[in-house]
Amino acid sequence: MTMTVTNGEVNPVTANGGFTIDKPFKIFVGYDPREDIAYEVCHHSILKRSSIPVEITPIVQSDLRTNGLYWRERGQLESTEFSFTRFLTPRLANYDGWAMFVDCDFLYLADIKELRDLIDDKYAIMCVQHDYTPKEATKMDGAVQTVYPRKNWSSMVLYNCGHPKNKVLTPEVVNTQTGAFLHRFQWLEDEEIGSIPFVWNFLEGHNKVVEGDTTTFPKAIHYTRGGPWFEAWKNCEFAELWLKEKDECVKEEKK
Ligand SMILES: [Mn+2]
Repeated sequence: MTMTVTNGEVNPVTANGGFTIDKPFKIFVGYDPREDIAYEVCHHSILKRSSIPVEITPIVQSDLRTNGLYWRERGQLESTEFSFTRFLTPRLANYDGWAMFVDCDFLYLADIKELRDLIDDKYAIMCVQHDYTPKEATKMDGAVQTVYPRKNWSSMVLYNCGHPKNKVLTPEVVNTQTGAFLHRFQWLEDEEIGSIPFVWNFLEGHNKVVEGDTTTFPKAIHYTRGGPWFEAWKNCEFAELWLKEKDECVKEEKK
């Protein structure tokens, strides 16, 4: 790619008929060595359907430790290696522009441009705001239900990395703050969190497709309980879509 320089100013990169080429959309994918194949398939599913340039980077905990960005001890409740490292996304994007974080257990079925086009600069972050509030606030015996606010919200987040509020997410904070502070976005006010249609974080086993209603058709399936790469989940809903993508991915790698 070539940059055109006029009067000392760098203009947007142009080529082939002069249209502006977008800066690549930065995507950080949570990586866990136990789920390498999930990462590969997620990566493949984004690239294959994208009509815009994307830059996909795995978030690898061991690399972050080597680079001095991550040092916290692993807690008992961390189900993946990226439970906390995901919150380094604004730092990894140098607190500039928008970047997406997504778990590796996603399968994209739509063009990522459609998601990027939903971005609104008035928000600090945007995500699917799943509602997990149980229907009854108390159990039959009167005990209060354990509600886990904003469950699954942090699994796919568009970060406005240049937003002043996100400067809070320094490596120090990511390494020391509680899971509740980070996963519930407690550094933000409610109105600073934008909403994305649920089909971009369609929870397998929770969200349902309504026949004939295209607004319920998944654009990204989240195998949040475990996907077909685990023996126990090889027959989960949408397993065949993931397995088909995996076959393609493996074939292309062999070429
Ligand atoms: Mn997940």
